Amino acid sequence: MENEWFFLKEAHSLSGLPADNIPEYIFWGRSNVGKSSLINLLIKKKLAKTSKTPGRTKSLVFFQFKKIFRIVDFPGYGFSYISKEKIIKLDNLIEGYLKKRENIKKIFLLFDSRHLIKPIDKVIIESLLEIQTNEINFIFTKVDKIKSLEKKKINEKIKNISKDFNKNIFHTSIKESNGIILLRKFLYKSLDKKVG
Ligand SMILES: Nc1nc2c(ncn2[C@@H]2O[C@H](COP(=O)(O)OP(=O)(O)O)[C@@H](O)[C@H]2O)c(=O)[nH]1
Ligand SMILES: [Mg+2]
Repeated sequence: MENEWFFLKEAHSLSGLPADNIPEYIFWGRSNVGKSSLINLLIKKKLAKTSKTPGRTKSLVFFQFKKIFRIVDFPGYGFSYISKEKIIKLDNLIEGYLKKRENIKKIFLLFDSRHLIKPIDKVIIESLLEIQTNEINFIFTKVDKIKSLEKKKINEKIKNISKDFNKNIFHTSIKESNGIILLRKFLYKSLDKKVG
């Protein structure tokens, strides 16, 4: 069967957002956390650009499945050449989108399993909780990079994070499909329509 995901557009300003109200699922996290790689595996198509060096573009990238729903690839945060103070103030595009967009359905925040939740992630979570009422889910990426000796300790920490924040938790790796399958099911199940 043909894969019906496609690149819709890249928005650099609020006026550039798609005009209709098809449900949107946000994927966000620190630069290099593995957002684009995960999106590509989730949709089974290489639409999102991945790279070894953290990106600098401040744009929202929209990938769409038929006329049913979209994934929004958010600009990564925490890239070091921006001062900490500046990072804390959300970019106008991001803030405007999060505050005004009515068709946001869920938010997925990604964290590197090796580093878990860093101070900058906390700032982002707090800002989100202030301006957003949509469901936030946590994804811990790059599970394959955790040494087996550390696994138990890390999993224990993640469990505590789950309790502290009361969020759904997913574990993913580009080298292993189970976590991605679970995430895909969760995403598709939350849509009213039957897809793929
Ligand atoms: N080992 C491993 N590397 C990953 C994983 N996910 C992403 N990467 C690598 O991390 C780098 C950044 O990935 P990318 O998807 O571009 O991150 P983004 O900046 O969050 O979109 C790339 O070199 C990826 O190949 C993973 O699950 N395991
Ligand atoms: Mg990316």
